[in-house]
Amino acid sequence: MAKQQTYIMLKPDTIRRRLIGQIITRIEQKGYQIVQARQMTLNKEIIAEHYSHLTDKPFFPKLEEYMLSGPVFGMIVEGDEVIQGMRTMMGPTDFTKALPGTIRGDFANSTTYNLIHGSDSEETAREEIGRFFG
Ligand code: IDP
Ligand code: MG
Repeated sequence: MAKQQTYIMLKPDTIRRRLIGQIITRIEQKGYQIVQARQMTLNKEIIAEHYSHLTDKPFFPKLEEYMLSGPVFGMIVEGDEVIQGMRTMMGPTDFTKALPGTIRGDFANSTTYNLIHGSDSEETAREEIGRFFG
């Protein structure tokens, strides 16, 4: 088991819906460590960089508008195999496939407005931690 750090970002709907506490509770219950956290407001440049794999998708304008619609809450979360562990706790991107018990399965009713971001590999985790906490 390798200790890792991942970048977790609670998106604007999480803050609007007052769900930060419930999601942080799940991360704490799992035994992961939140080593840094801060609320921030994103701009178009950082959104385009963070979602560079999606800028040519038809849903990108909606995603951009969503990510600009209010503050986000970014965190560095640490633990053994935490990158995949958090992805499992989040549930898949498609909310119809996110099982009850996962964050998206329990709280999301849209594939765009899906509450939470988590890095998907060691490489993106390093990049994203640098981007938002560097
Ligand atoms: P992930 O957040 O599960 O890693 P990505 O494919 O990296 O999924 O997509 C980033 C974000 O873009 C998603 O969390 C979601 O908000 C939005 N998104 C992704 N795919 C779609 C889609 O097919 N329709 C609408 N929004 C999408
Ligand atoms: Mg992703």
